[in-house]
Amino acid sequence: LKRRTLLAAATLGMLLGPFASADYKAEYTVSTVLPAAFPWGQAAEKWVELVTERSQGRINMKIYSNSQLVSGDQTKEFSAMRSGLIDMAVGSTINWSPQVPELNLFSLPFLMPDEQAIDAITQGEAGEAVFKAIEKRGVTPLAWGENGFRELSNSKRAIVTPDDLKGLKIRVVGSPLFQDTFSALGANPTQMSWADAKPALTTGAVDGQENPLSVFDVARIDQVGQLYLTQWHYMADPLVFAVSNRVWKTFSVEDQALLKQAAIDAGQWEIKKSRAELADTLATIKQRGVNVTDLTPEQQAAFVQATQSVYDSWTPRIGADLVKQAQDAVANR
Ligand code: X2X
Repeated sequence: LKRRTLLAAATLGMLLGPFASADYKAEYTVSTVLPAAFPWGQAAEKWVELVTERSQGRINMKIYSNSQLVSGDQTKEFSAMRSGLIDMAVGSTINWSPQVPELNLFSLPFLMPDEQAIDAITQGEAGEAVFKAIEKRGVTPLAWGENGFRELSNSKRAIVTPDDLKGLKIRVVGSPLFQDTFSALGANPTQMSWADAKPALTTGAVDGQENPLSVFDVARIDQVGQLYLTQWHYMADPLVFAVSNRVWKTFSVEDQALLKQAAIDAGQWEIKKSRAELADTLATIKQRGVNVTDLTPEQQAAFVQATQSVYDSWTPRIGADLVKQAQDAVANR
């Protein structure tokens, strides 16, 4: 540790004096991929704000966005948290799925047709089972947030049928499941981090990408030639508020409850806010001249059909019971 950091920590300790617990860190790192301009970053900010307020500054969390704690490689975030290099995170199920196979559940194409379906899974038994799987691998999950339904954009043409995707080079995120989904559709998927995605879209190294409307809007994906957007709602990635097990066990029972309740409140706040903003975001995107395609139920069905093979290869890896539990939750929502 640098001398200055030690000094700052000591000063803080003196200021907080009787309130700060001796074995608490001067700062807890909170990792996110997207910064505060996006709902994702706002979810983390709200969590920090609530914890600061409710602990009267005893628990000091600092957000490190753009996956900077893992040099931009968002698929390493979970391992870094497990090993204690990162204390806390608000992370996407997609980015953690290489280490927690159960998290691929949410990436199964067309499993969740609407927001009620997401809630039916996260707020029910399937959600609890997913949290247990995360905990088993060294990280304590506290609450759910939401990145959102991921829609498909590209620079070439309107995508209305699976055939329209043939041969298009699509940037996908870290789980191998996405390779399978886009290969099944006849596209040419290429996996890269978010840090590399925008440059690749700019140079035309890839033709398309998939991300929630909020990300498309705030990152100004339209400005790099992505002028075709298909609202196919093929999957949505929840966010998980979590703490490394190594760090979690150092907190008092009262502070564990405080951290958890603050995460739940921040998650609910962010989910509500980001859903409420969707209509405006879509209008903004259209105003910028992006050609937006909505699919009829029949057109949608063709994509569902074309991606069935993903269920065959991924259900055993996710766990047949968990997939069934989730499908039942969606059916009974
Ligand atoms: O990389 C992405 O596409 C992003 C920002 O949505 C995730 O981290 C899953």
